[in-house]
Amino acid sequence: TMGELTFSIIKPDAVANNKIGDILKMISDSGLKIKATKMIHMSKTQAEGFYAVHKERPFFGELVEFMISGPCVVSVLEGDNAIKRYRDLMGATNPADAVEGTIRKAFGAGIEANACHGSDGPDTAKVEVSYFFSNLELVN
Ligand code: YYY
Ligand code: MG
Repeated sequence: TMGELTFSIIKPDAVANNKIGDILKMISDSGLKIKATKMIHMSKTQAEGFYAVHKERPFFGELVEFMISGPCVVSVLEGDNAIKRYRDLMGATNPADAVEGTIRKAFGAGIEANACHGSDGPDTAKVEVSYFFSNLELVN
């Protein structure tokens, strides 16, 4: 039976710093399975749509500009309890608060350039996976 799915972004800072391989290795080593992955460069419209839940927040404009500043790597991860496990592997939103062993502790530079995104619950995971991937792209 298929485990839970979650959606991941290796953000433009981590891609620019050549950390794609390191982060995918941390994901694999954690036991999460990579169901699909690809490099994209988001359009402004795409980034605004993806982060629409944050559109009233003061950081929204800068967040969108950051997300379109370069390519990123989007992935679908699978495993038992994958959503929470990937949130734990990422660490706190602000890398200054992230614990040792997390992606954001290792590669995050600040609250904006924090290396990665992960879905925060089952509903957002579904929406986010289908925002960037078709069913045909999810390897069985
Ligand atoms: O889910 P997570 O990425 O850990 O944090 P969110 O609260 O959903 O915020 C999304 C994104 O927005 C965060 O990864 C960085 C950015 N951000 C920011 O630039 N400044 C803040 N004060 C809060 C969030
Ligand atoms: Mg979030």
